[in-house]
Amino acid sequence: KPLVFSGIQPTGNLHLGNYLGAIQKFVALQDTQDCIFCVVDLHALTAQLVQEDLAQQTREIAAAYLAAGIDPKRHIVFNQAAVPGHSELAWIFNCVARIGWMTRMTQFKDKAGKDRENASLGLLAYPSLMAADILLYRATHVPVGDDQKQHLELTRDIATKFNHDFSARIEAKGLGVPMAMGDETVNGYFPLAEPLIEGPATRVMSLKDGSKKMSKSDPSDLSRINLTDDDETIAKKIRKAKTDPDALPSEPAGLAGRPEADNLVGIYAALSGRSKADILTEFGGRPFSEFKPALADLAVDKLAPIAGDMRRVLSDPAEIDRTLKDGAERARALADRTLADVKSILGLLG
Ligand code: AQP
Repeated sequence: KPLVFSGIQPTGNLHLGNYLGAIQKFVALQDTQDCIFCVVDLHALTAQLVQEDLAQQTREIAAAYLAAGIDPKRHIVFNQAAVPGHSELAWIFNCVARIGWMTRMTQFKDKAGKDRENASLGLLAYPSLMAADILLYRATHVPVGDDQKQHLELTRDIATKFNHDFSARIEAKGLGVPMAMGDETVNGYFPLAEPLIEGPATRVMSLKDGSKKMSKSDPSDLSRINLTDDDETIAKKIRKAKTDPDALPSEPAGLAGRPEADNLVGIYAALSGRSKADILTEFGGRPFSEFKPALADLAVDKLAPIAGDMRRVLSDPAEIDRTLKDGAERARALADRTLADVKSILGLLG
């Protein structure tokens, strides 16, 4: 049965990239799919162990989910640390995954930088915890931004190796289903989760540099639109966004080699639910001095209600905590079943 899982780290500055690459898609999927949306607080420790206010940041991501329209009654909204199964399964996956798989990850290379010996072991093992997040619920679909594609491939590698190595036991215990893996058919326990990376804004770029991803950790606040920015700030950031001097092209092919223009058109398309081609039919031939104010109006229209709702939700932290606790209880019930199966497959008592 299809099941959607995704998560966001509570590391501050939730931005337009997180919204278009992830949250907006969560909201769309909840109408047709069963969904689990997690605030992945354990992942936040890989970036920095001592966090300014992790609990508050966690509530902020939960508030963004709720303000964007995710229904926590119909779906599960919770924080990762409240369900111990994530860490337990991650440990088992640490023993399934190979070190070489982890050191090849672009995100590890970028975030560890040159001084790899001093990066936390958690940063290296991050994809193993991410695989556990998804597979603990045997989720089949994962809406994420383009930057997470490689981690999703690794999740599939972990599931494949587990299914392959334990195929006989999985079959003997009646726990799996036949799955085609390469040329073979094995009895698989874990599904091979599919990333859902579609649409015109799977990789929103910095407003200051079209070659860099819009990111929470960019030191320049002008590089991103935060979900909590007020109307004037959103308009100012779009006004100051880097562009080239030419007018907009009339079709998407004309965006090649123009990363800043491509980015702004992609943002407009994603916010309006239209294609880039459609946007360029409307704005082709017009200068950025006309396009930017239209984009600012659209961004304010879409984001201001979410910011307002986030403030309202955040004014009652006890209610957020109750929502997260209720979600965690429902998540734990599902997680416990998977862990019991996995322990039985491995031969772990208890
Ligand atoms: N620029 C982006 N465009 C589209 N999607 C994006 N996502 C992040 N940045 C963009 C997607 O948002 C979801 C949550 O991201 P995360 O918080 O789990 O981790 P991240 O990718 O590390 O986020 P940041 O903002 O880029 O943080 P830093 O600065 O720490 O690297 C994911 O689905 C992600 O793809």
